[in-house]
Amino acid sequence: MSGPWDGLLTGCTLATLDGRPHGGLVEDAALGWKDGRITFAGPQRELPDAPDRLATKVEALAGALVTPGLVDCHTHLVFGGDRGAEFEQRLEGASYEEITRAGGGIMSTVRATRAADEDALFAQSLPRARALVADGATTIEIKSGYGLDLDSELRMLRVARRIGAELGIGVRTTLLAAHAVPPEFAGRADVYIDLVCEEILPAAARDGLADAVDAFAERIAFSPAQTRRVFARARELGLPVKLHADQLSDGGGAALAAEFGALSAEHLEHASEAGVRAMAAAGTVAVLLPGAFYALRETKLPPIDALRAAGVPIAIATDLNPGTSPLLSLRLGMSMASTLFRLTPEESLTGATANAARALGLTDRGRLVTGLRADFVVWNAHRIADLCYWIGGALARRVVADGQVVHAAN
Ligand code: DI6
Ligand code: FE
Repeated sequence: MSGPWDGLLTGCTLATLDGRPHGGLVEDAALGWKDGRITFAGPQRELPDAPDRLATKVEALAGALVTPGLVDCHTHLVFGGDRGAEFEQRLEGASYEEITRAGGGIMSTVRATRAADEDALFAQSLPRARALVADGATTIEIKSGYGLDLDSELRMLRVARRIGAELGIGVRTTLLAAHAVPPEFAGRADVYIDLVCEEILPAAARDGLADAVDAFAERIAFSPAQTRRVFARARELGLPVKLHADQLSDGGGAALAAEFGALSAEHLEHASEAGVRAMAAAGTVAVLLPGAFYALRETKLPPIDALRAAGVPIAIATDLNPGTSPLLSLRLGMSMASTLFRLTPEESLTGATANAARALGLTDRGRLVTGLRADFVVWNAHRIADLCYWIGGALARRVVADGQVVHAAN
């Protein structure tokens, strides 16, 4: 690469997540970038020249922590309406499953999402994505799944793509048409799955709107047989799969995801040991969603020790959605993962960066390594643990995606 670098940070504490111990932590470090790519990440004394000669812009950071940009690998942040009233019902004792069976839950969001045109959906969803970016996210996965018909599902995915362009961040879209059975197909889930496989999936693939395909395998949603049909079709269309698995009950979801070589299996509170072993063999990432665990006041912990023992990579995401996880900060999700799931701060950070990128099939981000995307966060913090220790507040001083500042605290 010729010419000076676009920027160089010096005097920082880098959490590179490059595979070395302690989060690949480097003190007295420097980070350089040019044209959206990292040109240097390592000890400052190893810089090839004096900082001023290397980059057009040099900034000394006095020890501030710099991490890869956070990757939120599981969100449902595009939706219409809101579910605050349901939250109150749950406080009064109703369970999520009861509300769902009574026609609330996902279906109430489906009605509001179908009624919203593309601009309204975009206007309502953008601030949620902005909130994630303001606390460090530079890549966000966004699922459909509140449209449940061809037009509405594609509209959600188009809005997701627009959000990425508007904010200058990475957005990965996931088609989750198999999220719930829409009312017009009540009692005919198999016929709805026909529509998903024959029309919605091929259209999303044709229009380049889906980077992956997901399904909600659960007793209140789709059976393993129905999930298999969706996955088989995704495979035919060349799209990777991921699965909402074993969240409310053990339905063998982890093993099913592994059987299809899924990028990830998500939630997993009720996953069995056999399911975990199958995931390890398939290289499927476990995406844990502490926001949903917290909001639903779950008590059954995901099988963390089994995942660790089997060597399954663990990712952390917000699951940002109006029903079970109205969580607007992945950094707070890391804090919850440490406090509720007992992940070490380093595991939480790896889970929100390197392993989250892997859960999206992305190899160009999630670590601070020369040649990867210049996606990083300068924190008002000095240690990795600080990111999990502080509950709420705003810790991100500057958020950079693709070499461009996408958020700066003043
Ligand atoms: N699992 C979840 O946590 C969300 N979807 C899913 O399959 C919940 C979605 C909602 O309640 O709106
Ligand atoms: Fe979800």
